[in-house]
Formats: sequence, structure tokens, C-alpha cells
Amino acid sequence: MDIEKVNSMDFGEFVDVFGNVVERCPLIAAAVWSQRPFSDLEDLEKHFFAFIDGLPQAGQEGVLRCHPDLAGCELQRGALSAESLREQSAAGLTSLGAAERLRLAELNAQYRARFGFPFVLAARLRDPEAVLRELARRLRCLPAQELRTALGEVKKIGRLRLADLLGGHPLGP
Ligand code: 2AL
Repeated sequence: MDIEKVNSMDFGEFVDVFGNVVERCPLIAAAVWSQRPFSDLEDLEKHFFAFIDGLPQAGQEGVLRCHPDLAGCELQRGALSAESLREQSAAGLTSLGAAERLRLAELNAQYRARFGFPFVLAARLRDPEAVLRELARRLRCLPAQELRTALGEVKKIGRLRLADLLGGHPLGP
């Protein structure tokens, strides 16, 4: 898909295609549509990220809360979005052994209790060991720093999803 095609989309089509660039936040795609035309993938991406950056803290935490836990109950129930399932599967989180699944559930619960939102990580760039290591490390971070880190991961996920949709290479970090 090229950028001319993106710029020609009506509102409904755009939200259908880009509604899950940010997990379960189609409102962001709905707002970004109003900013067309976009010059290229990077420009489109910039509008998604600027919307997130412009939210008040409660909105940013809301975006994080729209993410399913890694290897959590949505995965067990078969209730993940297609994108999330692909990412969690690429990280090996759909085939964890019982001990790893339990460890991840414990750390996810500790993280949520400490920060008030779920642990978010661009999973497809990792493997289960790296996910557990990063979760244990971030549990010790300060809340303000952790909010910034988590939103950075939301953007990494969005960048990779946009690259999937537009058939391009993801831009640099
Ligand atoms: C996710 C997800 O759904 N996809 C991904 O890369 N990370 N969720 C999360 N809690 O980090």
C-alpha cells in the first residue's frame, strides 16, 4: 500500500485499516485521519505519536490499559486482537511452559499493582527470557520514568504495525 492510497481513504476505510495501530485505540486513527494528506509513512507515524504525546497523563495511562497482558487471560481465552496474537506468538509467548507462564503472571500482577497499568513491551522483538528479564528490571523503575518507557513501547508496536500495513521497513528507533 502506498501513501497515495492511504490519502485517498475515506474515514471508515482509514479507521478499519489503521484502527489497531495503537492497540484497541481506534479513536487515535479517527483523529489522525483529519490530518491527511500525509507525505509518507514517517509523516503518518508522526501524527499517531503526536496524538499520544499530546494526551494528558490519564489519557496516556488509558492507552496503556487498552493493552492485553503478555501471555495473560486474553491469550488463554482466545480474545487477543490479530496483531497482538501475532506479536505474542513471534515472541514465543503462546507456547510457554507452565512455570514460565506462572512467573510472567506473578510479575505482571506485581507490575500492575505498582504502576496501575499493565506492563507493555514490543513483544515481537523479544523472546520469553528477555520479556521476563525486562519485566523484572522495569518493576524497579520510578513511576514517571516507567510511564515514558511504556509509551515508548506503544510507539515501537505502532511503528511495526504501520510498517506491516504499508509494506515498508520500520523506521529507526
Ligand atoms: C503487547 C501486545 O499486545 N503486543 C505487543 O507487542 N505487546 N502487549 C503488552 N502488554 O506488551
